[in-house]
Amino acid sequence: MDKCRAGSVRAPNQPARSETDSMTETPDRHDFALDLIVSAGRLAMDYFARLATLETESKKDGQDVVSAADRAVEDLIRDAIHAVFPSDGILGEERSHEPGTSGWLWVVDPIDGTSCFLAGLRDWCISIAAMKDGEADSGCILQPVTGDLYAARRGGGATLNGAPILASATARIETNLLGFGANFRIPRQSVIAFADALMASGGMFYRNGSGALMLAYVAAGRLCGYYEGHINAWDCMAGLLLVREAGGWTMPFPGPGRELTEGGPVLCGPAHLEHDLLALAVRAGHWT
Ligand code: LIP
Repeated sequence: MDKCRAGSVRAPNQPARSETDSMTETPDRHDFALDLIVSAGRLAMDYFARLATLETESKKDGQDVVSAADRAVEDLIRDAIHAVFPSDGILGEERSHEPGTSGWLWVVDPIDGTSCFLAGLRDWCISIAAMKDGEADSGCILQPVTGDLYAARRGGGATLNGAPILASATARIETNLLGFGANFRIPRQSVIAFADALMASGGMFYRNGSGALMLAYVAAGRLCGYYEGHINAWDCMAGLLLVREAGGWTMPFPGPGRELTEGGPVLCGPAHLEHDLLALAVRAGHWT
């Protein structure tokens, strides 16, 4: 197999390789993504080093922001995918949805935790997932500031910097931290209700502004679960695959009757906490 190797991601201006080229096989999408996310991380760090010069703008509200870095990193990722997998679809946070014709869909967040990125904080990452016929097949999350690279291939387990990771087998809601995503896409009362139900159960929430990173922490056994009342596919598809491949449980996303492009609620955690997590969400009035 003519696989991509580290640093061999084709530059956007290189001629596209036909997927039906008899001389070479189609590159492995997971290996390609691992190379690509490292290149994207370098570009993001270039922008991170010059935040004062970065143009930013608000999207839906003052907490929902985008910068030239988000767009440039997504463009690098899109160009590389177009060059090697021209028939694949792409769903990214900052550019328009391209459905594709190959059955493969790349789901990309160029900078997840944008608010943290713009504040000069470390809790931001790049998230790339490849879905085949609606199922996540490959996922990788890179935190460029630390160099931590989380990766999972469907049926192949989950890793952190190449070493296997597993969701916690012993965590309990009343003794561990639960990842909690909060945003203005859902009513404030529902955020307050979940935090109240969690604390009434003896639990405590942890929010760092990056849903993708918090999902990776669940897969690595650091958090006892993750909940957010609404999250977008580009924030969570790679992370949910990581959690499942690390032996965790994930509620179906985006949920019944929803399109991937709409997003939806996310709830996941170690397999032994499925019942407790669902009970918590019901107690908060988020599910009946
Ligand atoms: C973020 C998500 C997080 C959510 C934030 C924000 P972004 O994504 O990862 O889960 O709570 O409001 O949407 O906008 O930084 O890419």
